Amino acid sequence: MKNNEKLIEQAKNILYKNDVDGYTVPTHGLYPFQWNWDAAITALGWMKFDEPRAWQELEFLISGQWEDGMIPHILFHKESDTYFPGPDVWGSDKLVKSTSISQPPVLTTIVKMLFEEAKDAELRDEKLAKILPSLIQYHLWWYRDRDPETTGLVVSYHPWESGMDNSPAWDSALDAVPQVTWEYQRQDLNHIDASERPHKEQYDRYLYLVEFFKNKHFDSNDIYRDCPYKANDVSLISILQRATLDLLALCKQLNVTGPDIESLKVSVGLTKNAINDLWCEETSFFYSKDLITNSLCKVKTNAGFLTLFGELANDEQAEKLAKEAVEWMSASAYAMASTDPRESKYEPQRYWRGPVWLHINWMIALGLELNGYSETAAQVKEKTDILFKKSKYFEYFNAETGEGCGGDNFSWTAAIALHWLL
Ligand code: 9WN
Repeated sequence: MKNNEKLIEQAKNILYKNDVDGYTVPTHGLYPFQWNWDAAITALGWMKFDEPRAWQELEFLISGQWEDGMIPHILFHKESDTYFPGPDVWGSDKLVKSTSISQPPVLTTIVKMLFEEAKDAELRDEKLAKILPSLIQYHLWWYRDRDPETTGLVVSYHPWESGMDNSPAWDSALDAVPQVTWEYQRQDLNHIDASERPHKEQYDRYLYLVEFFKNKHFDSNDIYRDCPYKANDVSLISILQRATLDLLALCKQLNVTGPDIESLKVSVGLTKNAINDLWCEETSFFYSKDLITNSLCKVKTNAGFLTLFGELANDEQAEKLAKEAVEWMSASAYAMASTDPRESKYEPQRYWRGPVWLHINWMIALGLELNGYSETAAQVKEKTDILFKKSKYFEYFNAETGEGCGGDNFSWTAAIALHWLL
């Protein structure tokens, strides 16, 4: 108990330390701005000890929403020279400077959780009345802008949009993207050892895409037509499905109705029908799809398990995934590795190619629970607890040594710990 108290205190202090006048940076230096899915998860932590601050985090995030409904992946609320690429490279001219892509919209799921957890009902109702219309527009944007042919599976245009930046799932799709030839100065390597970060060849291509969006003046039709990187990201699709289901539940509870809500209902139905396009019968797993070559990205990554979180896997698939999760957990010393430890592309220390990420474990555990695999869910949670108890609040953890990697004093890691410990 004493130990937990200390851990809770440390986690709270991280959020206080990372607070910048009302929004939370993931960690100072390495990531000095507000990120989309980080902010949502961080609000879950704030909620445990400061409800107004939790709502404020989300309001800050929504303040950067574009007119078309998109909520960007990074909001550059204040200047900083410790991160690259910054607002000038992205080139958007919005009031709140931002990137021009989004990130997995776990935001709405978190809003529903805050709604259910809130002790201050008056504040909750006041905040929700403000936030809900923006969330509806955000979700409509995903389906309209990112699925113009109404396939049921939204498209993403950048590995950064997946939040799982250098996942081996993106290797071949990204290889087809040209590399920039201009010189640039990465900042991440001033903070973190190169062995834990993506390679230069990947950065060259990340930047090509950023310039491509700018050169297309962020025009959705042109980008959809010409983007050299287009993926059905199984993780993003699953998180979107969970979030839209949660949005519909919130709307029902609050008696919000109308054509927009009906259209969202149609979208979740379409996704549910289309998801089998990402299932591989032979290996019994869900993969993302490279839409340029029209082929599955066949490296097993933890993204496949998130279909459970989105209630997209049918009973038979869910059973196979739950069994796979147990095997996967015992294939590395610490779990769950972000890439299947039995894959040749597995690298236990490099960013999204093997290390364990706590917020993904949290979603996998919830997904297992939702599908009736409580024992396996408890196992994931137990394995997660071990990590922050052993190595404190790092960005992610080496799947073989359990050591903390990437940024230290990390907001989403502290937030997940607070959520689970309290
Ligand atoms: C690019 C902030 C973000 C996370 C992403 C993670 C990393 C950024 C980077 O950090 O990405 O968005 O520069 O490496 O991959 O998931 O949101 O924590």
